[in-house]
Amino acid sequence: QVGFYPQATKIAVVVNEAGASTPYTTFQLMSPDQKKVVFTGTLSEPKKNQISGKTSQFADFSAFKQKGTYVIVVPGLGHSYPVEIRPDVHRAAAIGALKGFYYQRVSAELPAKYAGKWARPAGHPDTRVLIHPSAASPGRPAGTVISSPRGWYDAGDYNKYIVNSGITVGTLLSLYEDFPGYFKSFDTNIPETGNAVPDLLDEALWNLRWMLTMQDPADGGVYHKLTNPSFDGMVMPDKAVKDRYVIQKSITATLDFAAVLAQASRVFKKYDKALPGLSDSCRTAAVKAWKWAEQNPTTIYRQNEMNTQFDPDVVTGSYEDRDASDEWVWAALELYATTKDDAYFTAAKLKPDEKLSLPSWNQVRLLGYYTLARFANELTPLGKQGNESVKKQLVAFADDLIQGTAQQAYGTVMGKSARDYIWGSSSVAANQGIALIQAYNLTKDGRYLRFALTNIDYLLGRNATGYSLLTGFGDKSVMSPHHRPSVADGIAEPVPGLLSGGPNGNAPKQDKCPGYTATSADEMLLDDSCSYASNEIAINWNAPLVYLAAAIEALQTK
Ligand code: 9MR
Repeated sequence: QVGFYPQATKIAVVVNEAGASTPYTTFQLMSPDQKKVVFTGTLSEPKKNQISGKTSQFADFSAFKQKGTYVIVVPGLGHSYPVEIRPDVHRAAAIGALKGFYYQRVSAELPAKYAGKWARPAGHPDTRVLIHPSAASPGRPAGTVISSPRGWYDAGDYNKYIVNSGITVGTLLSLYEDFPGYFKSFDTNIPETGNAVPDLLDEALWNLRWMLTMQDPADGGVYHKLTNPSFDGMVMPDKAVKDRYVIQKSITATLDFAAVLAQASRVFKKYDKALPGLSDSCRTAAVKAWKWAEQNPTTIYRQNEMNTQFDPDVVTGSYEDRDASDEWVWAALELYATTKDDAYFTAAKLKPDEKLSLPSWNQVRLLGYYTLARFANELTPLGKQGNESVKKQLVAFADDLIQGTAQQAYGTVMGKSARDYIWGSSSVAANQGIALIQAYNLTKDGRYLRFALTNIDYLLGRNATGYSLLTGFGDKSVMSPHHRPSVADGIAEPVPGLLSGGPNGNAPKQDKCPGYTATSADEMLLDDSCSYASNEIAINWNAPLVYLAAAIEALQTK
């Protein structure tokens, strides 16, 4: 729905409802007033959608490369939304998705100058946060007050979770490390715009500064989250004033913290003048967190067990993950890339035959692999040797992802299996795109880029729901995400630049929001704010979209 690059693949999809008899045959690209035909094409043979059973046909107008706005007309069926063809066509969406993080800022007033009609007072100063009994230590007994301001609201709720912040900030910092030049002029109109630091990093800093406050200075352990005991109602941030606590230190939070702070130390080294001491503080914090992890390897976060021991009960997002092996790898590799200390590389215990999985909040191994591959030329001999198999694994992983895409009903890498449609499936699509960009960076093979582009197309409308999943972008984008400010602000349009979690086969069971009509997983999205399992927004879904959209923009002529 947002558009196409002149030189790239351009596909629209015509869906035939199950059982429809004759497929359509031709299509035309016309001026928006439908008076002038600029291109005529033949629709593809019908393809069977393995998930819904429907069939679809492609209108492929890649051969048409002229800038402009058009509509696609299928005689006997109708016409599309206006279609734009031009360079830089995803730039506004990339900037908008990064700006989405500004709207999620905790402890900040958003004045109209930056936030337009979504201006709002500051919420959650978080300068009087209580140590929950589960987080008590000799230096900080239960009830101690600490200050832990800033950060981003995690999602549609108002809590702050280290695990989810970890992959989010890591993804944004990796975007910067992969394409540093691109961010010299990538402004999001935030209070920091124009300072010595790119807006991408200024935004990441808003959350990093919060993360730093989540480490117990006495022992280096990191609290799992900062939260109210239970979720707030659907009110504006400044109206949500319940007591907030930091909860139990955990191994996953502490290792994710170590990874991100090690990476931040590297990234901010070159901004030592503008941000004196920051890089060093990040490095010290990361090393300290790693040491805590070594001493407390079994401190898994288990919310229910925690609640049986301590009051008050905590029922907000748990980000529970019983397997920290991938967090160890990520932290070790980031610490290694920053310090070049072989001991960290060895601690990662890389296995050349390890089966890889797509990054998500509970699966972060690949983030470490991406970093190793990125710095291939700057590693120690030990790291260089290990990196050889990592590179092969990453390319093989990308090759697996693109298998069968051409046969897929929407021609996207996303959605070849119903298993892609989980809670937050949009982040599956975006992270697949990142894995493909990584393979492109390693091989310079343009095929990977073309496949990555199919998933941007997916997120912005070429999918079975018919929605663009990014608020404010596209002709029909989600209007009622599960997002407290968007519900409570009295403004018709949702806060822009936020990515809906997207279709989720299990959503009706999970959120029990009434009104689902879809029968297949790829369509299981309900544009209703009560559908938190299909239509919530979250920072760990936005970040890979920012990555994918900005990377595709940076590489659009390749
Ligand atoms: O993204 C999380 C998803 O993978 C889980 O299945 C789901 C249920 O545990 O929780 C999601 O994370 C939510 C978090 O717990 C609280 N803030 C909103 C998050 C997005 O829905």
